[in-house]
Amino acid sequence: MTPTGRPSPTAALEALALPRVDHVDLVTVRLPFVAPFGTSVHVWTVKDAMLMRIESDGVTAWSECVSDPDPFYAYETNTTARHIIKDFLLPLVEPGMTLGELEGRFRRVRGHGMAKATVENALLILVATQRNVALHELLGRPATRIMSGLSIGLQDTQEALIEAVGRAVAKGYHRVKMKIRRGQDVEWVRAVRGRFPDVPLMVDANGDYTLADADRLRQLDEFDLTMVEQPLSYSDIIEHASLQRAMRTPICLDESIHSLADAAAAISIGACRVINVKQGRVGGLLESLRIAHHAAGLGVGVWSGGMDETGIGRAVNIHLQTAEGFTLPGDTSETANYFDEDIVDPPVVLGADGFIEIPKGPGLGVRVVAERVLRRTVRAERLS
Ligand code: OSB
Ligand code: MG
Repeated sequence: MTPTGRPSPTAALEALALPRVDHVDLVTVRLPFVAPFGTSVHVWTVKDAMLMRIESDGVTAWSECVSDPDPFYAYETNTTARHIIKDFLLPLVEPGMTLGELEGRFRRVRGHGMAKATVENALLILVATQRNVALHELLGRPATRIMSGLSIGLQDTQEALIEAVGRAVAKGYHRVKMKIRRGQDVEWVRAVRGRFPDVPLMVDANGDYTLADADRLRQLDEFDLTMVEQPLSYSDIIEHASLQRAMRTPICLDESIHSLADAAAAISIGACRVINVKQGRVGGLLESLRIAHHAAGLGVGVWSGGMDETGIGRAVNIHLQTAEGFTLPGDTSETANYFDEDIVDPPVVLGADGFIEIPKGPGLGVRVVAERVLRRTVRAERLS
């Protein structure tokens, strides 16, 4: 039973029996970004993505750990995730056990959701591939078209920001998110709003403000934003409830939410009206389904965030968004927004109406191109 008293959306998945895993590899690839991605906490110029490759009876599945090399978005890094996966999570995986039992064992490891998600996603993608079904089918969800959304990093000038928003609007993105920080907020939003009065627009502060900035944040209310994402600290829930009472614009929590329990607590005290579900941050697809289902039962919208993933993580996020509760456009953008060349085919592209098709085929539906992975590999290690 769920906190809202409705049947669990994950019961069938928890009962899945896990196959024997013959090999596990961690492969870190480095992909240059087409442009630096700036937030209030850091500017990233490359993507160092740690991928997991698992093999069972000749069938291969890939997952992606959404951590960065640094702890600037979250405390997990590629190095901590490698350590937790290798020394604590993989030793808990036994053939024949159910996914629910594995989750139970993983719970003893506190936190480290990105590491857990890497293992859980790899197993789910493996099972889907073995059964010759798409990941969304394994999740029990029908194929739908996915809404698109672009996250625009901090820009050097308002002109550059307006140009970036203009390109997103021309492409047909369903909503645009712009990063803000202290000293680069109200005036920048006003400039964008002045030029694009009707675009569905939101802002993301990545935790740059405190309650002392409440008057400043309240000024955002005049721009008809769909939401303000994570205005206060990455570790706060309580003060967001005070801020939400003081402003009209819905608050969306990102960094603060690591589990269904966090999401339920945040909603119950009015700390947010929207939740950004990043499957990596909350420990995987099952916990994401639980959060989305719980929020939907309370009329709270959720959407899938992104961690500027390669095509592997991007495909996971796309399949996830077929689930109940994902009613809002997420940070799901075209591959070309981040990379000239990704390691998978086909790349994500927007259709004429701004929607994204689910890649067709078993598992993720995308093909990992071995030659590109090899060319981009900066570190590789066989764990078993
Ligand atoms: O706060 O949502 C965020 C990227 C890296 C780390 C944190 C965030 C982001 C994004 C971009 O906003 C999401 C994406 O396009 O994948
Ligand atoms: Mg965010």
